[in-house]
Amino acid sequence: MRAPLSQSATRELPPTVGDGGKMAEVETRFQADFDASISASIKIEPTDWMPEGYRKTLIRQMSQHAHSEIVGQLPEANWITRAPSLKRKAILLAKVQDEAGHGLYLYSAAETLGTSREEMVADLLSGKAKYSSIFNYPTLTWADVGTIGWLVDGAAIINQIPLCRCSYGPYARAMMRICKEESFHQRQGFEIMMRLSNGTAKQKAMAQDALSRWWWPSLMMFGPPDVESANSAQSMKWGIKLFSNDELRQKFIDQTVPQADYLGLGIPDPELHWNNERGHYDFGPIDWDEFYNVIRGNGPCNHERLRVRRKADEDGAWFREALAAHAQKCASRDGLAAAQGAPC
Ligand code: FAQ
Repeated sequence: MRAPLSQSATRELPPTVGDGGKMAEVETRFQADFDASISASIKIEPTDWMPEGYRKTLIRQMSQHAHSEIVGQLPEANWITRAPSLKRKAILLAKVQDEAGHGLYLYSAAETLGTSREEMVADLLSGKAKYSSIFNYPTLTWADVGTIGWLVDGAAIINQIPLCRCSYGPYARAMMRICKEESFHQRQGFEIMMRLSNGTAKQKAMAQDALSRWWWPSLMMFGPPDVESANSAQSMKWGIKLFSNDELRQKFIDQTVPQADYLGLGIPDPELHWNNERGHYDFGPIDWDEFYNVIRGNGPCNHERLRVRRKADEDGAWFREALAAHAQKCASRDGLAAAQGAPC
């Protein structure tokens, strides 16, 4: 069997003109090995050779995913100081902290592809990089916190479970841990909704109002319809995406409608009905103009979300500088100690 080729191997062969086609031959061999790994579901690891498009697609998707986790803290964080009890406050605080952790795992996983956290964050703050459309909607009542856990984390799980089996090792491994935590998030959201739906008429109305506002944006989380999805076909060939946007959206609807029934809440879609022949729910048209408007930066909270992230970045600058100065001091101290033969 042919030994696996690593990126460092490419460096041994400079692409000189007149190398007798050697470089092209090596590239072809690298590509063939990469394709064979993808077909055999063997994970691609950071030191493996990979096509430039694969690397760029992963950086795009993983960094946007990381940004979504970070910006995604904001709508729920808005309710930490107003949670209805100490228990709810502690749970919400833990959930929001989990989202920060997810962002950090994903930034670290993306860094294995040769980008840096600084570059990724700069792209978020400049508005160049996207983050999930869903986090540009406001959280108006406590029921929104329940609805985010139930629907948004629920949609995130459906989208992310297949990512645990995606072709890039560091992404797949990060997703396994993330999905375990998302599962707890989804349950806590559904539990809030159960309490509200079985509470007073006012509480139930609040739960219904939240579901009515978040339903359609939750369906948009899965991305544009397959026919308009620019990246899906190639991402599926590369094993980055295992299911299409429409397939995952349908799965989410099929799973969530019975849950809404259980809560005694109505989905705000008059065309929603079970289709026996298809074995799925049929649903009404999604307002894709709204989706594109939000991802272009014009949703209800886009400006506010970026304003808060930019301020956090500015406020934290002194701390990052202090950490870097401390690390530098330690390194020079250790270097001096090592030079003098002392243990570090
Ligand atoms: N929002 O060609 P496709 C969470 C963009 S985490 C904004 O179909 P692709 C946890 C897309 O980037 C939620 N932009 O793209 C949590 C592309 O633009 P580009 C985030 C969107 O990548 C819960 C263009 O449209 N999850 O919720 C959206 O193949 C509670 C064309 O689209 C992930 O990121 C959108 N919804 O498929 C946290 C999961 N959809 O980049 C806190 C990983 C599409 O070419 C609280 N990502 N676009 O300029 C994915 O699975 C994929 O990237 C998709 C999009 C499915 C999101």
